[in-house]
Amino acid sequence: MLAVSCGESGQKEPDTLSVSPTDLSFSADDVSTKLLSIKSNTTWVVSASADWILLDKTSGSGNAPLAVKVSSNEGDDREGTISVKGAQNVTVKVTQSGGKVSYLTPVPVAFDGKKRAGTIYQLLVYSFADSNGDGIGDFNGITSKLDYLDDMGVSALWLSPIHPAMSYHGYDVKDYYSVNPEYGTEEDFKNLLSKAKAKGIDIYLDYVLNHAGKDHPWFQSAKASESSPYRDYFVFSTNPAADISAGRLAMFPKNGYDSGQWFSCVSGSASSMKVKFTLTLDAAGKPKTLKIEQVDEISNSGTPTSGIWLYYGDGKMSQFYTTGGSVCTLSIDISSSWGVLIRTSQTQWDSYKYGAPSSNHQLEWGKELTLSNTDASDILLPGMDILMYHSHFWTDWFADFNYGPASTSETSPAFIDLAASADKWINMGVGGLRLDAVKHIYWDENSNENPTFLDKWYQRCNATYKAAGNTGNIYMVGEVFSEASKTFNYYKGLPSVFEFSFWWGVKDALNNRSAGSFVNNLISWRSSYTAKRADAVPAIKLTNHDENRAASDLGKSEAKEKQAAAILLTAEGRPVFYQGEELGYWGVKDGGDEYVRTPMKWTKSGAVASGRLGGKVDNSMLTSSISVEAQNEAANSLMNVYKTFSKVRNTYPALASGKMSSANISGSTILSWYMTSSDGQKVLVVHNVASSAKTVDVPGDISKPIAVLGSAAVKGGQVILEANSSVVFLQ
Ligand SMILES: [Ca+2]
Ligand SMILES: [Ca+2]
Repeated sequence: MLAVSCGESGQKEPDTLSVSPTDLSFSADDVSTKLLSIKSNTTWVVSASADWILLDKTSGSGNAPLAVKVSSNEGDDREGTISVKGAQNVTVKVTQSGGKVSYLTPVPVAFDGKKRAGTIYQLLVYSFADSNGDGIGDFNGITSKLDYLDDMGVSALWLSPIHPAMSYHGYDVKDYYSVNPEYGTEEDFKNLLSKAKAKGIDIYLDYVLNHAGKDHPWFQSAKASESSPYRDYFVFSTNPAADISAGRLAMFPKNGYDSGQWFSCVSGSASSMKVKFTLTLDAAGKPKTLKIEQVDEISNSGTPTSGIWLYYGDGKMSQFYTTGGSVCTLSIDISSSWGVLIRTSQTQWDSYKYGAPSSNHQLEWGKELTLSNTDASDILLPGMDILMYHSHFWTDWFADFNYGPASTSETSPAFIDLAASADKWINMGVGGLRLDAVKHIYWDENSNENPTFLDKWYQRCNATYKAAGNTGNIYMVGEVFSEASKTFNYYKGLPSVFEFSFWWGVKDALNNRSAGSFVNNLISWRSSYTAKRADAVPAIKLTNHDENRAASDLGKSEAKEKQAAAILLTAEGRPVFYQGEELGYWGVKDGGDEYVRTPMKWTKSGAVASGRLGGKVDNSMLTSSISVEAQNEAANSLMNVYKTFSKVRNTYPALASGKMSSANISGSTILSWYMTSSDGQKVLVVHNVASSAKTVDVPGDISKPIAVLGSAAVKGGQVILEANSSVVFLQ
């Protein structure tokens, strides 16, 4: 109790202020409200020294009650202060009584520098790091960031396709034997390989075995001529529906015809052919029929027509000649890969175009073709055919490879050539491959054909790898974009397959704040994989370049993003980080895939490698605070959670390569499991996905915490985890 009087006689009435009582006591978990009485003849302000002291107001005037509560806590002894500021401060103590809570500080053993976890970092070469300022990521850029990647604890880099390609993303390859010059030279790539290896980091290439880009010279040659050495590299048919239902196409089951997966192309080409076209006009002077004849010499007579051209591609147009009447002629040395059209405008199409009435009409020597002006298709020249080619992804942009029957696929020319290209990179030092779209190589994704093919591919590449002097096996992981149960069979062919269901489970647990069946699912999937092959290791991940970003799916909650990282880095399997995930990048595919492929922001204010993304970059995200530089400085940043948990995973074999088993800890928001290494080291992992603190009974040893996310404590043999907090105990 304090009354203040500090004025002198004759001056204004002095301010007075008092507060009582001066001690408030709460017991543990006390939800009551206690009142302080403030007496004053003026205004006053009040504040608390800790956010667990809850005041009903922070200012007032005159005499008034002040209501005080304390937020729920787990019974810790806490002490704070309420200060009433005015003419003079009055301190009020608030004490609580309860059991002793010990907050856990993780004490992992010192990291010995040996990366045991095999963590993979997925990076997009074009948007990771640009070394020469042209805005396009490149090999030397990656080399310059190896310290960063080493610091993230990664053992391997999965590079987006490095080959020359039709699109920025590289999944429409034009040459499997060379590197995209935008990314640097082959020497630059070799330099990356050796500098990475010196840091214990392998390089894995993204290999596209399902299809080539349609501009690949193999496909251009294959479709042009039946005698092309590449003809058998691709799947062609003049009548795919009939061929498939009759079982004549080896890569398809009899019910495997999908009309949307077949595209027409012209087979054969006219190159340097001396011909004379004769065009007749109707009464209105419009093109009516077209005839072609072979000639020995090019000779045109008469005068150019007023606006009738032969069009034969790439802007090539030649005007017809006339001597009057309804007949025009044009002699020409023609080469065309697709045929011809008649045009009555040099700039406009639509009604100014005359062609064949349907897509497979071919000119025959000396015979007139009646032209169509409504559905004008390309007019094939003699020797040309319309063929259909297969592209599983429902776009004419790709052409699917033909490997023949799966049982003999290793003898197919496409397999032999692609394997030879892979040999080149493996012999150069590449340590693994990520195989794109493996469930679509053979049409039936549920049959044994793809696993059979993949086993042959893996054995072949592994033989090359061993012959090059490497110990152990080459790493190979397949993309089977399906729920886990659909991936089991692919372990017959490959030692690793991406586990998309892992992320879907993490996302559901965090967003629903429910443990659900996540842990039991993981444990049962593990036994399904190892039933297919003993060395099966799923590649576990959050999101990749084909999915909405993890942060977007988690409502941009940093607490959830951190816990997703902690779950990833404490679960069984081989973790994969995706470029930018460690910085909390968000982005969805709706506006274009580019929005989930955003460049790394290395410094607070420096440029990013956005040159190949066509402006589809969310600059509102790429602020200085999301940069690597800023997150390095912030001890509590998402990036530092990745680094901390990655280091612990690399330190402890139980986390790095252990097997998961149930810990049977009850609690609807608790994800928990044991991880046990082959030499018997064991850890207990506990995650609380709730939005509030939870107290759990833990069966094992809780005296040796080696990793903590958020806030974890022990009290009386129980573990208290705050919202989105996690702990790992060494057993
Ligand atoms: Ca560059
Ligand atoms: Ca295919």
